Amino acid sequence: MTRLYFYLDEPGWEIWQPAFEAAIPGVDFRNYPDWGSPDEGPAYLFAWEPELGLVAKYPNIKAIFSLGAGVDHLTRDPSLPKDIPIIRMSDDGLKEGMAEFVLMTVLMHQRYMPRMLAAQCKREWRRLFPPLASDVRIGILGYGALGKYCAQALKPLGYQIAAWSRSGKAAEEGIEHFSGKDQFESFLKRTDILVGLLPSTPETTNLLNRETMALMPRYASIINAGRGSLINLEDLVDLLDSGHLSAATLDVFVEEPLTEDSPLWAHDKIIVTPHIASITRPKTAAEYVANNIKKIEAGMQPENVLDRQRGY
Ligand code: NDP
Ligand code: OXD
Repeated sequence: MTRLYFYLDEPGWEIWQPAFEAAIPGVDFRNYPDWGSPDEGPAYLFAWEPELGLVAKYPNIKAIFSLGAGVDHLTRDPSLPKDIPIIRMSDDGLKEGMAEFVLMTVLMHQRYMPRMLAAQCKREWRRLFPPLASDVRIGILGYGALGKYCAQALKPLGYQIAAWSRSGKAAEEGIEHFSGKDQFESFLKRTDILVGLLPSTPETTNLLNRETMALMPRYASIINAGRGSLINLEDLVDLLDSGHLSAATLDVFVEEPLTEDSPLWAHDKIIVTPHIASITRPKTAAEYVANNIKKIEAGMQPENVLDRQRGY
């Protein structure tokens, strides 16, 4: 029998329980705080942002499944045992959802929707004439599971697509690859709409700041669906106010929820969404966890294990 602890920092148990019961027949699926005693035997944990110190109190946890692709909601806990494998979410639902969000927001930026919405608020009949997709250069920051999926979804629309990652990638039709610090500048200089899909690590923190964002062409815009730590928001607002950048869609923030008094809410060149670019869907996520538990039980390596050295 598989014992699976569940921790979600918001309601939702009712929709997760049937999904896991269908994916893992006979699963002993326990919602926090009813996990019982650690002495009952080995368990897996499926969680989003567990209370600090909680995991360390359960030495019977064999592996942690992150409810999201990111892991910062787990690794923020200094007492998290260093030897427990953390498996990052990468189910089909997450990829499809992100591709939908990226398609929607890229099209919005290309078609000047942030400017149209700002004009509508002022009851202005403002006719703007956007470029065609084939004249627009998209730059995807991060070419992992999500970046790759989004690039493939954007391709049929005819955009000029490039991606930037840490390691070099094999040549691919319709996608220009850039990698590492050396090629970051050339990547930014050729990017009209930048899509952030990077994890939060010390290397990606503040990567987009006054100097780097100024390298982007005038009227370039930014969509960030990776992690909030990527962008220095004060610098972003300055570059939007000066007219160097034309718009930003921000889905993720260092502090979530974004506080009510944040000036970002009311900025007419910024669209704020509440970390919903993609959400983990119970059915596909439960199947993903079930497959990986099978692998662990068979002594095989599960997919997408966090590399603690790299931070993702
Ligand atoms: P992956 O681990 O599959 O991909 C990460 C990508 O980032 C890789 O291409 C990696 O390069 C690149 N990368 C990491 N560090 C660097 C660096 N220092 N310099 C250059 N490139 C770097 O992650 P996913 O695609 O699954 O997810 C990406 C992130 O999206 C998650 O970590 C999470 O933070 C965020 N996310 C946000 C959601 C939302 O709703 N807003 C939903 C889901 C995820 P390389 O290929 O060389 O390893
Ligand atoms: C995330 C997610 O990691 O929602 O942000 O998957």
